[in-house]
Amino acid sequence: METYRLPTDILKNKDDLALHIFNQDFLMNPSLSRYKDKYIQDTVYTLRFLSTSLEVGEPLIFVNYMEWFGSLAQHLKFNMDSMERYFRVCESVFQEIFDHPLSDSTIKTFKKGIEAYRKSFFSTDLAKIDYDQFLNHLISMHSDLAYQHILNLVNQGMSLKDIYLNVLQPTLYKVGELWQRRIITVAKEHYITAAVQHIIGRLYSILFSNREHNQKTVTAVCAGDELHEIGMRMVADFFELSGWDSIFLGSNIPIEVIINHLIENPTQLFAISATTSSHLIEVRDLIKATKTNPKLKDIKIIVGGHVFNETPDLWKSLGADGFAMDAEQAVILGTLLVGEANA
Ligand code: B12
Repeated sequence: METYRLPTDILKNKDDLALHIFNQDFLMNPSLSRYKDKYIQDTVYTLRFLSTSLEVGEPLIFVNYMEWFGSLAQHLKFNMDSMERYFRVCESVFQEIFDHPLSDSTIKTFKKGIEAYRKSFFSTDLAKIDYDQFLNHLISMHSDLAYQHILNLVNQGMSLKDIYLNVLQPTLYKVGELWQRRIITVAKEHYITAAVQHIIGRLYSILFSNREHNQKTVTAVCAGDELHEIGMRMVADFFELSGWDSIFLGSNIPIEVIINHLIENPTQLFAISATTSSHLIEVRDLIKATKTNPKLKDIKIIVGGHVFNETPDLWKSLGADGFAMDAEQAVILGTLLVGEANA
């Protein structure tokens, strides 16, 4: 194989690289042929996280991913001996094909990741999941009862902000945990997500009545083909509730299209969301394209989402103006940044 010099080379060649790793492992273990497709798919996924981590210079991105992978592998009952052999094969392939400095940094990051994987694979102290009534309705697929539950909370005087941040968000986090522990299936995870989105939609008539408007606008997108969009949606809704105009563009939009949109539709604040680290390069490129466009130089950019919550200071290395952990903090931050900019 040719020599790789840059982390982007890993991303560009991830399919060939994953096949090469498989072939090396297969030479020692012919029984692996049964799992070839899944093996290659998982390796490509891991290489994406590794190259992103190296490219943005943040080892924690790969370490967090491997910690998550180790926990998932525990629930999937992976064989740790095979994984140890797999890690050795990966390391020797990295030694073989990467140019010297890239090989050093890759192996250093990879080793930290292996440590995190081992630790979570063998971990026995799993946090207890609290199955409250709302979660139980969703798990048993009673979306009508789940909606009724939320309506009762509204009627008892709970604010929509509290419903978002203290009921829906923690429930979705629990759902992620249940999927990761293999307690619920992907199908059920999808069902619950759709049910929660439906509930949010039904709350809009309450959400958007009696709100005040001011002159500020926030434009929101999810980076690249990021499918996780409920968090960004909530952030946009919180801005609406605080009197801003929010324009949520969703995901899967090419950078040039977003830039043209921002030029044609002036906005004071640009909010970008990413959940998994495989979308960080798109976040970085989008920030760069906005900041270097003379017509957009006054726009303030904020970022957020699962991967930013897990990696402090990541927002700085990607060039954003700020980061917030949740929707409430996002509005405080946005108001501060835009207020400062307009002062
Ligand atoms: C719902 C869900 C999905 C849905 C998404 C549907 C949709 N339309 O949004 C579907 C089923 C499609 C999905 C798919 C996948 N998912 Co998923 N998913 C989730 C889940 C359960 C909930 C996400 C969510 O809505 N959370 C609630 C919102 C409100 O919280 P939030 O996103 O953190 O947002 C808040 C803050 O972060 C912040 N914020 C968010 N964006 C922004 C932006 C700005 C500018 C600011 C300032 C703040 C901010 O404010 C928000 C509101 O307070 C999470 C679990 C979790 N812990 O989040 C897993 C999770 C994110 N998914 C995961 C995975 C692995 C996947 C899949 C790869 C496999 C799978 N499970 O099917 C695919 C990948 C899809 C892809 N290509 O991107 C993992 C990610 C692990 C990792 N380390 O990367 C998680 C953590 C589950 C887990 N525990 O393993 N998923």
